[in-house]
Amino acid sequence: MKTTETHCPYCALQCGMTLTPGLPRVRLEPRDFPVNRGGLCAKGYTAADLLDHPDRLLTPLVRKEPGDRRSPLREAGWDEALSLTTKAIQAAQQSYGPDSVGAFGGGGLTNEKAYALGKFVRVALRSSSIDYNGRFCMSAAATAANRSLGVDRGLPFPLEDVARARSVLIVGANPADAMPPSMQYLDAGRAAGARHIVVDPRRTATAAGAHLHLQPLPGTDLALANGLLHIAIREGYVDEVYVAERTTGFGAVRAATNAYWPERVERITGVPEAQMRETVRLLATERPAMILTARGAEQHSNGTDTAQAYLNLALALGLVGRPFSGYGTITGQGNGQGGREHGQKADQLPGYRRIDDPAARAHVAAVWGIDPDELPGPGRSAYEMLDRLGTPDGVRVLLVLASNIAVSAPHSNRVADRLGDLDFLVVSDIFRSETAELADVVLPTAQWAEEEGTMTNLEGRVLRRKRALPPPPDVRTDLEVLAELAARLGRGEFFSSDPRAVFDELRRASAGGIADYAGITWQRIEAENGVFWPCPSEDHPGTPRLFADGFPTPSGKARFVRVEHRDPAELPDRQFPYVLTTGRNMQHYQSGTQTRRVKALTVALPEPRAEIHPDLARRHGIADGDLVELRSRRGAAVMRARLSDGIRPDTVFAPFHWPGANALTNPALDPHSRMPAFKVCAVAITRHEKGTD
Ligand SMILES: Nc1nc2c(c(=O)[nH]1)N[C@H]1C(S)=C(S)[C@@H](COP(=O)(O)OP(=O)(O)OC[C@H]3O[C@@H](n4cnc5c(=O)[nH]c(N)nc54)[C@H](O)[C@@H]3O)O[C@H]1N2
Ligand SMILES: Nc1nc2c(c(=O)[nH]1)N[C@H]1C(S)=C(S)[C@@H](COP(=O)(O)OP(=O)(O)OC[C@H]3O[C@@H](n4cnc5c(=O)[nH]c(N)nc54)[C@H](O)[C@@H]3O)O[C@H]1N2
Ligand code: SF4
Ligand SMILES: [Mo]
Repeated sequence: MKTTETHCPYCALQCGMTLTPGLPRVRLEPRDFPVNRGGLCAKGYTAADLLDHPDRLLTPLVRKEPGDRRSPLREAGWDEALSLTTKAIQAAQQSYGPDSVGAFGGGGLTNEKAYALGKFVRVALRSSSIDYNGRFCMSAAATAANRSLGVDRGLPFPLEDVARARSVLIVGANPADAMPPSMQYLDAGRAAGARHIVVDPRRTATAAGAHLHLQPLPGTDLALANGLLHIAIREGYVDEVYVAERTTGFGAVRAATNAYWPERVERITGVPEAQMRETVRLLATERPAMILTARGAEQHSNGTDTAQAYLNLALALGLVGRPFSGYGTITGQGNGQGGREHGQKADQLPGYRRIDDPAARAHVAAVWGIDPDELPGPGRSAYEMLDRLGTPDGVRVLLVLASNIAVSAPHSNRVADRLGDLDFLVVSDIFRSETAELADVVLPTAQWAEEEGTMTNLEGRVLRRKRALPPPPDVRTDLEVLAELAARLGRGEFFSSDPRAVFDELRRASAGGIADYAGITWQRIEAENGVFWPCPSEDHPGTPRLFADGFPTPSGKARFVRVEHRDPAELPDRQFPYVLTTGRNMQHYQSGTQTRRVKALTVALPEPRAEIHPDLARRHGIADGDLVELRSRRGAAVMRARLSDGIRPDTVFAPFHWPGANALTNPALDPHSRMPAFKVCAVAITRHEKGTD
């Protein structure tokens, strides 16, 4: 059988792998590709288990009693499922206008599908109502990078550069669990004597191997960054020449950091002054130096300003744009980077263009063959859209592609209620996810190994996802479904279901934009191990490293932005005395729709565990393995306790790969990016009396 070279379906590292269809099963093997160099994590190794999984959706599903979501889902043909969908769309739009039909997309979609979804909503539905799960993932760091550097490419350098840095500050990231093969670059740096400083309320596997571990109270990273900059200024570590030549706005930032003297920052964060001084000394003297952030720093109601505070520090030290140096945010989802470039964001058009920019509208409308005035304006951000589902001015018919919002959105009980108030819910998925279980129509979609497309990894490297085998007979790709629905809505001439044709159109739509793919071809991707955007023409080499010569801002300089510490939206009190933070376990992926169905992974980690410190456990009579109930102002969740002296005694950590954690989380939104506060809310904990087996 033919062997196909492709990439892992899960995270943004996009490890290389090969697939060889055979009887009875597809053989999956690691492949030497620049990011993974032959490594894979347990999720990658077992990804092919889902191709022929017995739970797989093989036909569309509709309700036995149409309109009654309490009646069971039954199998149906495509024509029936799409007719019901089209009728629901038309009925809502006639009664409530175009914006009453919306879509929720995902950062796991290929570039082609993300692009087609954005276009489908604007051109076929003529609606402004679209956003996606990247709002819950990358939006804070993306907003800060756009504001400060003029462009948001998660890592503005190849991953291999991390191995060459002599000091790395890693804030709220746990790549040892989230991207295990990427640790080879950190390990190589450490073996060569590099100093790594990890900032995390838990002693993670990433922190355990670092030179220094700073353990702040969740939600205080901004104060910490300003405190580090305060020390850098006092100790004369600011690169004054770089600041003068390559940046603007340092004066205001310098003045603001006066108030972040070490004793005050120690009081806010709990990080000892000596550790802060050592961190600054290492970043200033062990060069090249890097600062990396991920969701621990970013998923806060001040996430944009927090990412900015670390950008300010990187700029003041003169790191950004120098070899093997700089600031980067570690993108999460398989196509988390491409997914935020091609127009599935409420405020965006392809090429990372803004939908409120007349020149951008004119360019994209010309590629799409429509009048720019036909294009809707910006829509509501993810949570704001979900929060209004089924209300008079909200979305009444929702299409969900590649997200399991019933589990992964904050304040999930409210989101489930809102989904229940919709006139009609359509979910495209591989399995009956918790969100699919709430739908009127469920559409079975092809899996990664069954379709062609491109993905853009955490480095901004555009890759090819290749088809190794056909989808099951009655399963369609998302591109086919969108093109068919558009045809039923009378807009079929604008849509293609051929991924190559869609990619070529995407290249033209992105041309001249910030994320310019114009020069990237399928052939080049293969010949060059991926191509880094921007790549404006076929004779352009692509851009592995940004900012060597300047910044894509109007002045060509990077902007400092003054940012101030604010308390998290919810603080512990007598009723809810602890801070809950949430995140990832190595064995499971996101809402768990996929990995909870992989036997090897559920054997390794069958259920969620709330991590708590032994001191906290003792106070509440909790032993390791006991069931505990966590309660917040919004809901409750029961899970087993895992005692660990690596976590702060005032903090509880819970994974969100199962329903539960998001019943607790606070949907307080960051004013700049609309990122919810997944990483801080106030909770109470009790031993769960029923069944402490
Ligand atoms: N195994 C696995 N890997 C994944 C994923 C997955 O679901 N499972 N998802 C992928 C995706 S989409 C993403 S976005 C990435 C995310 O990758 P990461 O951001 O590395 O993962 P998280 O576990 O969300 O958060 C990282 C760390 O932040 C810490 N943290 C919590 N609160 C705070 C805080 O206030 N400040 C600081 N400094 N740290 C804090 C947590 O203890 C945690 O160890 O992972 C990707 N890789
Ligand atoms: N409490 C808490 N909540 C969080 C986070 C956190 O740290 N804490 N992290 C947030 C982050 S960073 C993220 S990225 C989100 C992720 O959360 P979700 O958006 O829920 O992510 P997934 O579980 O990957 O959902 C993808 C769904 O689409 C299906 N799918 C996969 N590929 C395709 C495809 O090509 N087409 C279609 N139609 N379906 C497909 C999968 O089976 C799965 O059901 O969760 C966020 N929620
Ligand atoms: S690290 Fe990410 S891309 Fe690599 S095998 Fe694991 S899940 Fe897949
Ligand atoms: Mo994410």
